[in-house]
Amino acid sequence: MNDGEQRSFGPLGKVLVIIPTYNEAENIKPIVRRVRASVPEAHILVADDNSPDGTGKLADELAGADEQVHVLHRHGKEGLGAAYLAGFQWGMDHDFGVLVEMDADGSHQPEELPRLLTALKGADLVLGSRWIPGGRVVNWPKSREFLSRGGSTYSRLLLDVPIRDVTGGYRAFRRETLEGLGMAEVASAGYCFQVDLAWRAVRNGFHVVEVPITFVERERGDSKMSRNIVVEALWRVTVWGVGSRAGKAVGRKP
Ligand SMILES: Nc1nc2c(ncn2[C@@H]2O[C@H](COP(=O)(O)OP(=O)(O)OP(=O)(O)O)[C@@H](O)[C@H]2O)c(=O)[nH]1
Ligand SMILES: [Mg+2]
Repeated sequence: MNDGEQRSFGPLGKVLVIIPTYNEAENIKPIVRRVRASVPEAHILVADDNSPDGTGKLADELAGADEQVHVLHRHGKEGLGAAYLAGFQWGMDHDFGVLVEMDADGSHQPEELPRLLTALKGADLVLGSRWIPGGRVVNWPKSREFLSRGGSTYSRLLLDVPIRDVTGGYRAFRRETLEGLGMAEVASAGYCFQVDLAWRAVRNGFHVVEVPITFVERERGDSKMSRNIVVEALWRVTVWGVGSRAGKAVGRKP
């Protein structure tokens, strides 16, 4: 991609990259630096759930030195979904036209963000995808890949969403898309938050595009992935899928 392409995101409106954090002290500085280098015009919002390891304080230092870095301090750990909803609201209140989801641990490479933003020029929602041609994961055990691919396939078939990587969390939304998703009703916390938003986007007729990404397993800090998050996702997707099929059978909209 040439420089001209990289610098022409203006028509999309101001870009906000939301980075939710819980105990990411080792990762926060490198990820903020990489985002700033990759898309210099983008702003960053760190949504920190009062991390005991001081991530919030480090984010404040970054914000103090750079007016394009902002911090949303939340009271305590409430899950990724809640942090994103608060971040989206903050971004819309501050007139951003594009809201990006990105993990703090380096799994979502900021260097790939220009490609997501370029794709957003012709879409309402862009999903970074590990499971389309060109997409891949680096340093994942086979068991993790099996879980992720299986979760996506299960959700795709049950919910009837034509998306290969429906649990991924590297995404770019136009603000109008978020406004049209009925976010007040989103209650999911973990991976199913991502499935929930993608499914809502498809149901509401938005144009959703997947672009291939290289997902790199975290090198520093601890995972917040837990059995509960996986169980919540499986359970909710099953309830949604069965409910929507039953609704269709009696002619109701899901
Ligand atoms: N604010 C906030 N951020 C969270 C919470 N849980 C996870 N995160 C952040 O969400 C992002 C994704 O969490 P990860 O622990 O990397 O989850 P994962 O990518 O599924 O797991 P790994 O592959 O092991 O890294 C990271 O930036 C976390 O710091 C939470 O409860 N609140
Ligand atoms: Mg991670």
